[in-house]
Amino acid sequence: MKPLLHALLLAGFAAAASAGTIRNPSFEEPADTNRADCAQAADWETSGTWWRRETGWQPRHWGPCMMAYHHWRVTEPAPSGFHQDVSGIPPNTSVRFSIFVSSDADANFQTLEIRIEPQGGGAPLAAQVLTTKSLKDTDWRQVSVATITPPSGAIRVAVLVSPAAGHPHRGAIRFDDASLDIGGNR
Ligand SMILES: [Ca+2]
Repeated sequence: MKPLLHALLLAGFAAAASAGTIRNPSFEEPADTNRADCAQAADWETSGTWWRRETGWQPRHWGPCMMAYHHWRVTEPAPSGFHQDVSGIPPNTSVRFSIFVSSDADANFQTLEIRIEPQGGGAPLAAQVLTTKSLKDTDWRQVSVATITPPSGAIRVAVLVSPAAGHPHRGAIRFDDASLDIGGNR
């Protein structure tokens, strides 16, 4: 095979492999590849305060790394979150965003939202809202939300936590192993 054709084919396969998939889904990759303990995860954006990629926390779900919300350190009432834009999904197709969550038993945040938004952010296309009461143990559980992709085939997967309205703020929430199921049953 001619080298140029081979290179084009490889590039095509790479694009097909990355289309419609969440990058760094288990938070194992640091944003700074020279620092394995980098608190920022590659490919994920955060908003608000006190999001950290943790490399040594327990309980683990898969691998040593996870995304964590340090709720006990939060002093502002504003919600905080993390998200990633995903492109290349067929339009008008069912899509389900899932992620594993583990909350400290004494965590007293108000709500945790799992969202699918338009790419770039905005009013959610779908959201599931969980309260402290529904997550009050340290077991990992998978939470998910589903919708139909817009004509652009581009979405944002997002997690948003609203901290306790008053003080003290207690506990932490851990996240791991995000996934996107395309074309399955809603
Ligand atoms: Ca992980």
